Amino acid sequence: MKLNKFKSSEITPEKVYKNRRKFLKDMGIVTGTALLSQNIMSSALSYTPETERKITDYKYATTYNNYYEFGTGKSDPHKNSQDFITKPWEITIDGEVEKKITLSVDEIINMFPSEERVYRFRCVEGWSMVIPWLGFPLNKLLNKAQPTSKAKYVKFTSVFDPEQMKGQRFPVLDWPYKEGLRIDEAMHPLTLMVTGLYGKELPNQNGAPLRLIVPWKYGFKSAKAIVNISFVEKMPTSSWMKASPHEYGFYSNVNPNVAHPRWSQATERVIGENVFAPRIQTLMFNGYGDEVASLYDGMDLRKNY
Ligand SMILES: Nc1nc2c(c(=O)[nH]1)N[C@H]1C(S)=C(S)[C@@H](COP(=O)(O)O)O[C@H]1N2
Ligand SMILES: [Mo]
Repeated sequence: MKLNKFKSSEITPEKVYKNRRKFLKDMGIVTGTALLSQNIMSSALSYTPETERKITDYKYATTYNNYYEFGTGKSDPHKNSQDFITKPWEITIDGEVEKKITLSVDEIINMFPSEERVYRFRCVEGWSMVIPWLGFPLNKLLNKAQPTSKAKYVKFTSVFDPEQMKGQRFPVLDWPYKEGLRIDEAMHPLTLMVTGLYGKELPNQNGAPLRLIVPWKYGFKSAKAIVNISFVEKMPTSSWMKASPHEYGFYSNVNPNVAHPRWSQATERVIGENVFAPRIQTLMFNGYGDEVASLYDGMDLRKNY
């Protein structure tokens, strides 16, 4: 499958390779001793990165966050999550499965080598970044549990720990944070279980120890600090759907043609650019239409927002 289609024809393979080596070196992957480096090296050069847009500075990706368990301000997660304890950590996969499984994060990281995927990331609030994630296709983990024929949707639940997560002491959202995908969306090869970013372990504010990335959907579909994945028959209600159903639908595919009730979704602000830089056009399915548009054939995406 072609993971990159952003004008890669405009650059020679050699240039791509050199930029890639330089990028990996800058990120400390080539020479570094990052925890995950052994796992990454095996596949790092087999994937062509996003080439049209600049990679967001690490500083912005790790200090401008949404993570309401640690506060609703953009700098709150970085400030308030540093002491959050993510070891040991287990994930349970249950519901409509032949084999209910519980695995530790260490087991998961050893079982499924992480690869690097440079993805565009678009928040429903109208800003975007480009981030080199480390992770593995979620379907590898899901298949271990052998979903039954009744499984139509996948429900994701984040950790509930109000002792450590101050935000959960207030009813801002229906805690614990819940999200959901249709089973074919969850099994899609672009859907990533994230273990790190920029060649490093995943920082707490970005959802350590394991978070989801679904690059063609608005950012909130990508749940952080996941503890349970459950196969279900009926469409699950996410925390955001419950908070405001007419603003946040189940699908939440990036769609410049369907406005949020309070703002347009046609353009986005690139995080890291100066404040006078023009907003850029938002792409249908965040630019991943070649890969995912067929999942929605025949569906009214205005109705199924
Ligand atoms: N558990 C949990 N997951 C979450 C959120 C949250 O508040 N809690 N916020 C979502 C939203 S709105 C966005 S935009 C992304 C932000 O991810 P980032 O901080 O790594 O960029 O996380 C998503 N996942
Ligand atoms: Mo978001």
